[in-house]
Amino acid sequence: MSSKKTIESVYELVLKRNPGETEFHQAVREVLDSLVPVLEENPQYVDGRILERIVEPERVLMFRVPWLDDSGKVQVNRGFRVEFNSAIGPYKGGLRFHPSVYLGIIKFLGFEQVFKNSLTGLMMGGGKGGSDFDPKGKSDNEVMKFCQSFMTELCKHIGPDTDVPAGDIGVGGREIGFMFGQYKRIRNEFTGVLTGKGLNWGGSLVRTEATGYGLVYIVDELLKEKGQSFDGKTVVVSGSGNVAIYATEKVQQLGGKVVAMSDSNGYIYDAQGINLATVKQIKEVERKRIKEYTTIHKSAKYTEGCNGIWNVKCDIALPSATQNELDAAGAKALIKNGCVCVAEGANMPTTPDAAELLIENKVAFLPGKAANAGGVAVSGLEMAQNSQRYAWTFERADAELKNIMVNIYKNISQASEKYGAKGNYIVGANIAGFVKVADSMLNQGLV
Ligand code: NDP
Ligand code: 2IT
Repeated sequence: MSSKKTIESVYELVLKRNPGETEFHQAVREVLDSLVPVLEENPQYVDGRILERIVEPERVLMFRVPWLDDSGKVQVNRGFRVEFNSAIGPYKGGLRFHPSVYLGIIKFLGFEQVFKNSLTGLMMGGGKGGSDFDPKGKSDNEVMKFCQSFMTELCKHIGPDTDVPAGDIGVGGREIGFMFGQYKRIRNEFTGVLTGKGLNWGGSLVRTEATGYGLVYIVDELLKEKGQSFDGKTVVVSGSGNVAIYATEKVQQLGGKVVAMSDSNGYIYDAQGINLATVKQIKEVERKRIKEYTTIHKSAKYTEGCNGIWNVKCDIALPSATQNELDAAGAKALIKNGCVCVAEGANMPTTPDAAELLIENKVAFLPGKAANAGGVAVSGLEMAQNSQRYAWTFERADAELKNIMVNIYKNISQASEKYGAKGNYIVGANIAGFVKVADSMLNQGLV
């Protein structure tokens, strides 16, 4: 069978086995399409049916999460953990708490995580989990009750050498704390079973900043190759959560100007440059809406609806909110306004047609599995520090992060060139991530 035919038959299988899971289909399609030249040169992957194996999670867990709200009423959510691939290390990946979560979202994220973690060069397999629980508008007590119930089941399946969850949308330091406390109580062990922990109890410096900082480090490396830098550049960052905030912080440190940020309700535009202290106060401390920014900075403008943010003129766009937030109309607006680089802080924020448009129009496009790998990379460093029973300085962790991002850029560039798609970093990232996992699976027999 030709490589193209193999890919089509694997994709058909994925559609049949995972009906209705459109985000998972989308993530698989993109990876498979990139792999044609690799399969042609490496028949062992086809003969060993690596593709058929790699699209099938090793294990899928789904469970009931009952909890009591503040009014004493019983609430029931659904919990997930997809342990996708452990060829190169323990399952590793975040937990997402958002009402849109269902199995298809967790599978897409888990699948992406396999290749992302491989790109970091660290020993981490891929997994993802979460729940359709919505932390918005819940009290700290309700969030704690939910987290304890969620971990009461999850703790049976994870461990520091088995599966190490972390944060993602709706899961930050507060939630990791509640889950860590419950794990420790039930299992009677203090281990690095979660990353993104508090600094007093096993967390790593730089983990909070890592995804956003890493995103900016990899773009900086790309700009450097073109003889440019962030200095004087205008930047649009969607979202105003963990990734968006620390991407903005690093852009500002490097002399760039972030003029727009968003949340799921709308976006703010501040021609003076976003005041990040205000955003941190609104989002990290008060947990309020981005709209509040305009009550403090009167010259800034708020627009209802988050998709309009791509109409803001910029040199660099960093989509850092959620999947499929940048569509073809957004890509056309960015191209028209002279944007030179789009790098994904979020997982799969760009629709396939938008990514194609950007690449066709010579906009440098860095896909999430490379560009946002800094978060999980520092999670890997947190695991290393926990194993050592030791904590590194901020400078050391930051230097390691920077080094990892520069290496990812080099590896994906080289892979794109080697397989005849120079400058197509989607192809480069998928191939570079895939080969290491595929070879490891072959080494380990029929796994
Ligand atoms: P947060 O929960 O801290 O922030 C999420 C941000 O995205 C908020 O501004 C939120 O707005 C917005 N958002 C979420 N869902 C939607 C939606 N359906 N439509 C529009 N906006 C939305 O999450 P993170 O910053 O951690 O995650 C952002 C992205 O980065 C996700 O794709 C995540 O998978 C990815 N990522 C995160 C990493 C990490 O280390 N945290 C690592 C690598 C990738 P609102 O408040 O209105 O919901
Ligand atoms: O998508 C991601 O890479 C994350 N949410 C971070 C995962 C982790 O284990 O730190």
